[in-house]
Amino acid sequence: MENCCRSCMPCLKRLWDWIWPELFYPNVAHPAEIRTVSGDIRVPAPKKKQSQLYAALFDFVARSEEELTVKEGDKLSVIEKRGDYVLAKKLTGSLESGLVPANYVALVQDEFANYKWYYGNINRQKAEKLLLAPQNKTGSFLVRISESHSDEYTISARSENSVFHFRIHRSAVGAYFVSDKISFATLDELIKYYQNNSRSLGCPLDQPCVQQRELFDMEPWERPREEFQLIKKLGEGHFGEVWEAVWTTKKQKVAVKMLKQEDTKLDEFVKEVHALKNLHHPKLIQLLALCTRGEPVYIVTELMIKGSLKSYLSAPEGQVLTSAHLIYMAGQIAEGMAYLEDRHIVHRDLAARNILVGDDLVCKVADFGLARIIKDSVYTASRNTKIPVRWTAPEAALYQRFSVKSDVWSFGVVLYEMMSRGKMPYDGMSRSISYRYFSLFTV
Ligand code: ACK
Repeated sequence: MENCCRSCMPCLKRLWDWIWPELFYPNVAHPAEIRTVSGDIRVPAPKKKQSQLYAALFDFVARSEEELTVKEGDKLSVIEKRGDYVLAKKLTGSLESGLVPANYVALVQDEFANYKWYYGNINRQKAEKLLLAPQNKTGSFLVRISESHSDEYTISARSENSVFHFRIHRSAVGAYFVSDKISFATLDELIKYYQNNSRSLGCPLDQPCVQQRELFDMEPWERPREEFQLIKKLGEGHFGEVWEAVWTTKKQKVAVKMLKQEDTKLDEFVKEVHALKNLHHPKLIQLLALCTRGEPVYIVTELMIKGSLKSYLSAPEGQVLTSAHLIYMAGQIAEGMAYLEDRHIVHRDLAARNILVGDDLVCKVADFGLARIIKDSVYTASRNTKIPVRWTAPEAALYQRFSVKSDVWSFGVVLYEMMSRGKMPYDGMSRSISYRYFSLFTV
């Protein structure tokens, strides 16, 4: 933990993982059902952390119900080894599980997953396709697991309209090297070295390959509103009503946010949609479609069956959550916020009301109405911006200085809301008293 600054989201999460590894992913048996005066309440046990990520090396077609059909590149978690097979669960799409021959899967060395240049288990052809895409140029590069030696890596780098591949070997003591003249303790060090000494490689390494977001770039967001059949009103949100709906053509349940027909909201709405379009993370609410032609405008997102964390905490099911459950949920919120920080986005309105809860205590950060991209490390809002003062850090509430650090403050207030099972922060204090209280921090 020596390099931890302890004040940004990823560090906070790392620190947390480090302090409470078991609490975070508790292995204590939690009662599946707790009886209360209002009846039986199911409290799902938090899922264990998928500690290692695997990927399918080849297509495999299931021959019996016990087996799992996988496609090359599918991300998997391996639950256990069973002889020549592994019991694996798909981490995307259908999320099914079943047996796959052990030699069909390989560990994705996700120790590098945080590096933008790391593409894991993609083959040479795919690497070339990605690097030759128009958004990349000379010097774009990526690192992938070597096709012939799964414990070694390959650098694929673009120079003009060609892609060159350099094998990264491992020495007997685990050092990384491309040429036996110089080796490195870590892959990161090796990459940094060749970024600064492009001549040694004969090909420049500048910027990591830009991901082709095929699905998100190509799929038009705009859909005809007739495709959405409204089922029931879930409540009133910042912009207007929120409805549970069915996306009839996809046979999928969704949430539809409707825009109140007020011009003042339109500007914020456009910003929220803009923010959502570019964000894809399992712990952030996913935008699915838009109906912007005609009124009311719809923002269609994934449906989170248990509603907001605020209401969930106050409901009987939320009241019986243990600290371990709550810590597990808080960890997911930190993951979503760490992703935002990585993209230089400040949320500015992190609160339990803006976290949505799904099955199995899945939590996702939502409501990007106030979110802003920060160019420097601080975003200064205009003086008349409405501020959720109980959740807002003193420097943001008093001087409109929003930053990752002010989001970390709000995260702390969310922890209070969680641990108090949904209490109002600074309950009993008026808005002006809370302001005065805040000013104590700023002398
Ligand atoms: O607390 P709730 O039940 O959860 O009531 C509010 C209401 O709509 C107004 O924001 C609910 N809500 C908002 N977005 C979603 C969503 N994507 N899935 C399910 N419920 C949602 C929220």
